Order: sequence, then structure tokens, then C-alpha cells
Amino acid sequence: TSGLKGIFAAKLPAAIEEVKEVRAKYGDKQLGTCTVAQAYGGMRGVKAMTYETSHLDTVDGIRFRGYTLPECQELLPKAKGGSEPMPEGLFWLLLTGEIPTDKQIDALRSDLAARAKLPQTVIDAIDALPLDMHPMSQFSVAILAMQQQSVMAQEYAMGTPKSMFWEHCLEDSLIILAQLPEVAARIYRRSFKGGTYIPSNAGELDMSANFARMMGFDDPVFDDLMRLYLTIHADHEGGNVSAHAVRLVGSALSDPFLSLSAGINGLAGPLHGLANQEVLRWIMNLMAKLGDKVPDKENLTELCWETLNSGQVIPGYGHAVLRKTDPRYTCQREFALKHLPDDEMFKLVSLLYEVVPKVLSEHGKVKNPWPNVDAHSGVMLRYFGLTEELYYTVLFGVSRAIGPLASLIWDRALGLPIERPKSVTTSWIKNHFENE
Ligand code: NMX
Ligand code: MLT
Repeated sequence: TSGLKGIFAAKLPAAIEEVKEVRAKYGDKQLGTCTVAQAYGGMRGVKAMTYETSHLDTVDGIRFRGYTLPECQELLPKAKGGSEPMPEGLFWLLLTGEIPTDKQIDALRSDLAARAKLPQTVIDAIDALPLDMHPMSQFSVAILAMQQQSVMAQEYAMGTPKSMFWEHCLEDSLIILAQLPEVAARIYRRSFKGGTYIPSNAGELDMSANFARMMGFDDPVFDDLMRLYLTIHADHEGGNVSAHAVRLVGSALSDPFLSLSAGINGLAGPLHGLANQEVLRWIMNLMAKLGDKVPDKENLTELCWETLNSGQVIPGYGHAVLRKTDPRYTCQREFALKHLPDDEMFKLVSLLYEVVPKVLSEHGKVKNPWPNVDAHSGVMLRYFGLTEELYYTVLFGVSRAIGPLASLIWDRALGLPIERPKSVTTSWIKNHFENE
């Protein structure tokens, strides 16, 4: 009962009761409105869903179960010799609302290690993919190939009762979290390291260090960067494309493998997770254009305008909800100040922080001129030798499994129904409002 499943199960009756009470008491209250402009405008600002694992404040940024990022950095368990939180601990927190003890995390890690062995069919499926297929496409296909292991799909086929869906959803989620690092590392090694593989050591190492080792990195500071990276990208409330896709697909009782693969496909878009790849490319391009010139505010301002005037976005800046600097940017900046303060590219990223918000504000279109999480991650990965930017969004994806899967388990536990909002046509809108 002190294990993850036991603690979650113990919380369920009260949580189910609470939702029942809230629905009974406030069921007919208005949560948000949806104007015609919002219906055409990506439903921005429409409050139309619940999501328990995290909440995004427009100014303060993300809170995981009420905890800010610095609080998570302080409170979540650390690996031996590490100083950043372990993402396994964040999964525990997101699922149960409790900060786990070191002992609980050791138990969870053993549980994950026991599920970590990749089926040969998954390895074969990855090996069959073209080597030059984008790593995100490989990742999505690989997660689908993992689906044969789905306990939820097998149990559903045998007529399992609805009250047990969450247990199977949890089983599948644990399999996914256990195997995803190796799947991702295989994709890295086959795409960029000639298909030489480094075996998993999930029994001995925490998820991030093991992942780093399988990719081919053995610097303990890089292990810590991975811990930080996998923690901060894990969840960003329910409306972002990847989390919402996982929830939407899961609402059809598609199992967590099918749901996560859908979320990963959304994450692969340049306005969402792929922005981290785009940021590095954009920065490299800036550097090439600068040539021998030392970057300063003036020449960077000019280059930013060049990007905007060519009709492109400045990647890594702007956000649909945030209206200030993303705290995920800030904590990466602090990591960089500690570990790579003299890195030239980091200095350029810092200078861009002084330039881009001014340019975007002057441009006058964006609602938020400040940097988001993606403006910073690539420069640090590159510093430690992970230079292949095509791969960066896969790292985001390994992390993004954590939050939306924890949330999906809650969806099944609370018995949420299939998602099916109503759509209308443009002529419906015209007819409907014509005589108002
Ligand atoms: N550079 C140039 N134009 C921008 C930018 C930017 N960084 N951000 C927003 N705009 C434009 C946007 O394209 C829109 O133009 P138009 O009216 O011509 O369609 C206008 O400003 C208003 O957009 P907003 O309401 O400010 O932003 P929205 O909520 O629609 O989109 C993003 C949010 C994040 C998609 C947008 O800011 C963006 O495209 N940023 C660059 C890509 C990026 O960094 N994405 C990563 C987000 C974080 N993540 O990991 O998912
Ligand atoms: C995310 O982490 O999902 C992004 O910041 C995008 C979002 O929240 O809409």
C-alpha cells in the first residue's frame, strides 16, 4: 500500500467523491464562454476542460500539483551524486499529489526496471524504419509498435469493467515510462551513431542517467541536465497540443500507447515541441550570417527583423497562455550560468533575451514577446555534445509522456466520457446570429 498503485488507489474514493460533489454543486455554473472569434481562433482562453496534474498561470508559469519549478527542484528526490530532481519522482507527484520519499522512488525505479526490457518486435519495428526518417516520426511509430504489450487493450477485449480501466491504464503507463528511454536512445544511436547500441542499465541507474548512458554520454553534469530537462518538460496543463491529443484519443478508450503516439505527433509540430529544433537551427543561421562580426544588440536586432520580414516566426518566443518569461527558460538559464557561463552560444542566447522581446513588441502582433522553454534547451544540449538538433524534440517527448499519462490515468479513474465537443459551420454562424 505504500507503493505507487496503493497510494493512488487509496486517494481514489475521496477524489471521485469530490468530483461528484463539485459536479452536483457547480454543475450548472458557467466555466468559460466561447465567442465566434475564439471558435475560429484555436479556442484560445476557452475554459472547457479539467486537468488535475498541473496548472499554468499566465505570469508565474507552471505548477506541478501546486508546486513551482524551484520548489520541485528543491523537494523532489535526487539521485545519488545529483542535484536536480528525478523525473520518476515527478511522475509520482503528478499522479498522487504527494512528494515521494527516497524509499518510494527506489521501489518505483525497481518496478520500472522490471518492465524495461524491450520486446524484440519493437526493436525490429524500429530497425525497419528508414535511417533518415525524422527521429520524431521514428519515435511515434516505435510507440505504436510497443502497443502489442497493452494490458488495457487486452483486458478491454476480455470485457473488463469500467471501474478497472485506470489500473490497466497505469500498467500500460508504467511499461511506457520504463521502455521509452531505451526506445529513444535506440533512435538516437541508429540515426546518428551508426547503429552501435549501449545496453540499458535500468536496474542500477535512475531514468535520466540510464538514458544519458544509452545515448552515449557519461558526464555526471549531463546526467543532471537530463534530470532537469525531463522534469521541466513533463507537463503544461491540459490544453497544449500534446497533452490534449493524449487526452482526446484516450477518451475513446484508446490505450495509453495509442494515445501517447498521438500526443507525440502533435509535439512534432514546429509551433509546439519541434520549436526546440527550430531554435537551434535559427541560432546557427544567425551565427553563419554574423560571420566574423561579434554579435551585439544592433546586428541581432537587424537579423530578428530579417526573420520577421520574411514571414517566419522567431522560434522559442511567444506563448498561447504565458505572458511573461517561461520559468522553464529561467531554470535552464540558471543551470547554464552555473555550468557553462562562458559558452559563446549561451552568451548569444542571453543577448537574444535582451533583443527579441523588444523586437517582437515593436512588431506589434504577438501577445507574449518573452521566451518559452524551447529558446534555451538546445544550447545546453549542444554544449555537452548532443549536437543533432533533429533529435531534440524526442527528448521533449520522453519527458512529455510523464504528465499526460499521469493525467490519463486520472481520466480513466474518474470515468471521464468520450470527448466530443459540438462544431458548427460558418453558414450556421451566419444564420444563427443574422437576426440578433
Ligand atoms: N515570432 C513571430 N510572430 C509570432 C511569434 C513569434 N515568436 N509568436 C506569435 N507570433 C504571431 C503569430 O504567428 C500571430 O500572427 P498572425 O496574426 O499573423 O497569425 C500573432 O503573432 C499572434 O499570435 P499570439 O496570439 O501571440 O500567439 P499564439 O497563441 O497564436 O501562438 C505560439 C503561440 C507559441 C504558437 C507562437 O507564439 C509561436 O509561433 N512561437 C514561435 C514557435 C514556438 O516557440 N513554439 C513553441 C511553444 C512552446 N512549446 O514548446 O510548445
Ligand atoms: C508546452 O509545454 O506544452 C508548451 O509550452 C505549449 C503550451 O503550453 O501550449
